[in-house]
Amino acid sequence: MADSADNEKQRQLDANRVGPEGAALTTDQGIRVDHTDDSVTVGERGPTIMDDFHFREKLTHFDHERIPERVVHARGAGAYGEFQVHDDWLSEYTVAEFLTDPSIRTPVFVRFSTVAGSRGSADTVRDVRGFATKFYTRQGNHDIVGNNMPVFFIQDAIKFPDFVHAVKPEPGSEIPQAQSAHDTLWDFVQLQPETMHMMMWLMSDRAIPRSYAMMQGFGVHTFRLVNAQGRGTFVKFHWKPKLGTHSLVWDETQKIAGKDPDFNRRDLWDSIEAGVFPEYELGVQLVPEEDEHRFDFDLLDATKIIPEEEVPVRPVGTMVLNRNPDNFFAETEQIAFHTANVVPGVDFTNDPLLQGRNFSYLDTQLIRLGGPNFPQIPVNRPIADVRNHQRDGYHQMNIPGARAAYHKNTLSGGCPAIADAGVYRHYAEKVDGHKIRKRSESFKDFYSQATLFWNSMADFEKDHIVAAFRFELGKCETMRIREGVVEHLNHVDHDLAVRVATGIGVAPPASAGTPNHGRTSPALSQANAPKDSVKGRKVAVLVADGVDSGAVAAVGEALVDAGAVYEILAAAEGAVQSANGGQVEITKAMNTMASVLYDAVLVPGGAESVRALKADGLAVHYVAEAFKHGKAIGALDEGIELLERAGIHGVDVAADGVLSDRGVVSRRGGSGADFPRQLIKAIAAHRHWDRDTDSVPA
Ligand code: HDE
Repeated sequence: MADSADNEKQRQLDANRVGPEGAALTTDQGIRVDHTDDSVTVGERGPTIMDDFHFREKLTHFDHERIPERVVHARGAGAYGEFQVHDDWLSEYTVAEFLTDPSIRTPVFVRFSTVAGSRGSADTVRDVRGFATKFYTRQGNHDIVGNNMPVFFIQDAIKFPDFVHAVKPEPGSEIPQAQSAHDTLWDFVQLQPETMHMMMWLMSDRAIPRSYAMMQGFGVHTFRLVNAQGRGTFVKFHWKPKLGTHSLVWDETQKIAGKDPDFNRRDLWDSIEAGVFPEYELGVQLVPEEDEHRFDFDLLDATKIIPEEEVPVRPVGTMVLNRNPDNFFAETEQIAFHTANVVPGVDFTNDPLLQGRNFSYLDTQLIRLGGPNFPQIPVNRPIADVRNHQRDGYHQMNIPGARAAYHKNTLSGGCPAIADAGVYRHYAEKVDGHKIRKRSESFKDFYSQATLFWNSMADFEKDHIVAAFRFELGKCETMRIREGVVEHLNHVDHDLAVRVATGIGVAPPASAGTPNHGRTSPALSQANAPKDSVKGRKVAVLVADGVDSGAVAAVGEALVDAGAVYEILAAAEGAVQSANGGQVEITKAMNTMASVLYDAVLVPGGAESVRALKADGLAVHYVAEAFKHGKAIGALDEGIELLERAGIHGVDVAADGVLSDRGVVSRRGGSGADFPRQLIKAIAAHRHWDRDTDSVPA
């Protein structure tokens, strides 16, 4: 029973899988082809002839390979997995089976994405990340089309085209690609202060996640759960990553964009291949309907969170992503999400952003996937039975057998019949009012939650936010736009506004625009994220001839046991001689990788090895850069000298025994047992912000 849904989706996909194994090359009509490298011509040097149907078909298909990329979220990566609830406690609130029956393992497909860049843009740009989940439930497909930030830029969907046009490349030059740092976005922002809360998130480390497995997800809108008695309860959906929420640093992301533009996509793919499956906990915040007006913001306003300290996030179930797609286009590109894909037991609210989305997603799939039959594409097809009178259209894949394509009918025996159980019934909300085009007064507080976010940040997070604003606004050519944004920031927090202004040539405001309310929500800071795992972390081990191979093996084994991956880097691929006369296999040449692609660096001992590394500018830079980015660094014996050569300052290294100082773990006398333990702890801490670095803005 528990496996059946899982296998059902798998079986369905398998039925559509076409492999080349053992089969002969054919045309699309199944005609075997004896030659596909030359077209048919008249004589060896003559013109190509129309008879060559193989040539024409091959070229025609190729000419039509591209479909429109998504208008937003074009760049993405996806994976299959499953979701299972822990128990049935939510059945008091909803009839959705996949949220209440712990015996069901619901197959899922998740697509992560950036928003602004085109399909080929880099992964590590400053942007919101999409986190869209399709649950193939037995009651039909249910989608949570969320982001990694819990709020949005605008309050009403009618502003979406304006916002997207502002953030996308400018119309004349199509510059910049996948960057918010340009005049049109900030012009929009300064004229639309409802963006301020989201801009705080976008300027924070949340916009540059280390990994999709280390990123939260949010349904953003307030939805509604509906139980067997028809009672509604407001709900916000949250995904919490098991590995905690962790980010890269800005300097690092820009370098990664060149060194490995597929950084996040590759990390997802490699982790799943290695069996280190990304896991997330689904949680809900529930608000009884009678409490709708108890907050100092409107639950229908998607620029607001419900602070977790006010309404706790209650755990519901776990999602594990455990299988990579077979074909990017067929699956990750063709998957079609829709906020209005809901199963019985989940309904909408009148959030005007959500209402607009409920129109937009179906509409956009029609143009992107070329017609109304896209739900028949394997990745979109429900495992639940699909029967209705919809007919014809582009790319009809089914062969409907019935004579009657209408309801009611007698000619097809009245089928399909209307079920009397398990049906979707819209929540019978009472609505009454005049038709008006007007923003609700209850949506008009633009600053207090932006302030809450700022107040909740650790000092290093505040430094990063200030640096991000300075970078972005520093790229704006129009001074008036910079000034306009600073004016809004002065309503968020005076100190923030002054710090940003001083970096961008704007006169700092003399006094606060709005006094800071002083409230905080500790759950918003990534400083408070779990830091107890090195699963999925990558460690670079720098070696040359003469390395202490015993230490490499001992530390490497401990890292692998803890779920991390290590790669041995040297000046060239192949192998190096170890100090004891053996050989150490090299994973990659140092010049093909960079410290920004790893979470930590280890420099083992071996006098000759370290002498060579010290003379290698790349190796010295590796360590210096890892230090600058706050990463864990391990050094053994002579390896400590490489740290000194890299000018690492402000931390102590071991005179003897193990010393762990702000992420720099060192030991003299070989690895021992405590060194790997301390190093793993330092890597699990993610980054060490308490180091003395020079990149902090005033
Ligand atoms: Fe989307 N959004 N969106 N969005 N969105 C799309 O649908 C739209 C919004 C989100 O991996 C489009 O299939 C409107 C909020 C994700 O395939 C489109 C509004 C949130 C994805 C669309 C919003 C999202 C999309 C483009 C304003 C977070 C990628 C291609 C109100 C809760 C899904 C497509 C994937 C994609 C419309 C705002 C998340 C045009 C009108 C808020 C994760 O339909």
